[in-house]
Amino acid sequence: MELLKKIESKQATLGVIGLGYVGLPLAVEFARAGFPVVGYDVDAHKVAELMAGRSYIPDVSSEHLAEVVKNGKFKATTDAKALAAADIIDICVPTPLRKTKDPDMTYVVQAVDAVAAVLRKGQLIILESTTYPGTTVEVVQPVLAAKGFTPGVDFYLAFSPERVDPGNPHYQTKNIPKVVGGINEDSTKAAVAFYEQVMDKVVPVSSPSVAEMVKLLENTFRAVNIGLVNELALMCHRMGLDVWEVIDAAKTKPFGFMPFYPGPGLGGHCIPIDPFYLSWKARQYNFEARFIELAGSVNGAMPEFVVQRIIDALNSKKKSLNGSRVHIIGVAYKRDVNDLRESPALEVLELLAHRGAIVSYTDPYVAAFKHASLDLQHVDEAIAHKGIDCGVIITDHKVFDYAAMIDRFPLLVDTRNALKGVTGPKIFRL
Ligand code: SAJ
Repeated sequence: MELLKKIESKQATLGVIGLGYVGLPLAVEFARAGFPVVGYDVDAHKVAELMAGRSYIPDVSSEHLAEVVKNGKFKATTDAKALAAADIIDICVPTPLRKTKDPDMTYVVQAVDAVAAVLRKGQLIILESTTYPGTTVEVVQPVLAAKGFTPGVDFYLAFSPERVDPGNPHYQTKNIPKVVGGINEDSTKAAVAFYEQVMDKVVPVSSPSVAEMVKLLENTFRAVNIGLVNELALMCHRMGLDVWEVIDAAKTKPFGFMPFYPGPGLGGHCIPIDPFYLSWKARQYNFEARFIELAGSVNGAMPEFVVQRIIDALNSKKKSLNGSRVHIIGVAYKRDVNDLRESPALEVLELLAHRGAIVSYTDPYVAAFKHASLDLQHVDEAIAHKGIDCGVIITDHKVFDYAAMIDRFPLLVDTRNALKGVTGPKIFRL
């Protein structure tokens, strides 16, 4: 296989479509390994930043990026035709949900059309975007085959789920095992050989659909287990038990248990979304994925429960929510990240504003944001408590001074156990 020789000699040119938190680390890793890499993105600002050696992805250092831009190994462009030079094309575009909770394949289809325009014999095409089982074979393959090439023979095709965990200090591109499934043996062989140039461990599976399902199991596992502990939190609240104490004691079990923690809801661009790609596809097989739907409704109800706890707290001071000043501490979707996507803080803020509360927030990672009727700026932590009736810890960033909060705020609702069990009449927890 000509392509194998090119891969093993690092002569193969890699094309990456989508230079976000998945595509950019991949592109820079392969460029640093010595492969010529063409990165294609529709966002001209992103391309300009990259060509200036400035990384907008925290996990990719500008120093490493500048190095491969300077030595010519990495080139970013908005011109999809540049992909014609690529022997391997890796598609790393977003797969969001529509409002109707149906998969939105717009970006994947646009990327596949760009590949089809430059498809030639001997190329390896890999889809990495998280999607429902069947996408590679049912959506990608036919568009490429329509160019008159025989899939698996004239060109190779595989799926390999992205497992990027933004900000994870221990696991980055090289040391996260890479699952890959090709449409036939040669496709799998080519994809394995490609990833083995950079990744420590590559895990071949028998088809793209298996690889697609692997990713959905991984993230559905999280969504369902988070739903389980959120339901347990509601139960413990009703029974007067401390769910945090229960979980901390349960996690002493050295086998067969993995701690998950209650929270204000499910945020991010993966966990709240990926499982609905699976339940959507299951319905086409007349199968109702009940755990996914149930976890979705339990997790989706958490913002409302948080608002109820805020009402409880204000009530303890004979204050109504309407007209009270409520301050959200941490708005990003999870600790120590700057990403607001699907953050439960947004829904809590909307619910509060809708009920007449005067809302504000502190989050050093988020300078300002607009969302629905909200248009807010970050308030510095040192003065955040001034004139506030109730503080609410939604995202437990490590940088916060929790001890000071306990003194400063007249009331505190803690949705993350950030106050580590400190109790008192002014502290309300999930
Ligand atoms: N959350 C809880 N309780 C938990 C864990 C998470 O409420 O016990 C909430 C978080 O606050 C957040 C949401 O769920 O709002 C998602 O959190 P996450 O820890 O799953 O973080 P993500 O969304 O960054 O998930 C990514 C995923 N990585 C990929 O999809 C490649 C996931 O597979 C990783 O397992 C996860 O990071 C991780 O372990 O950090």
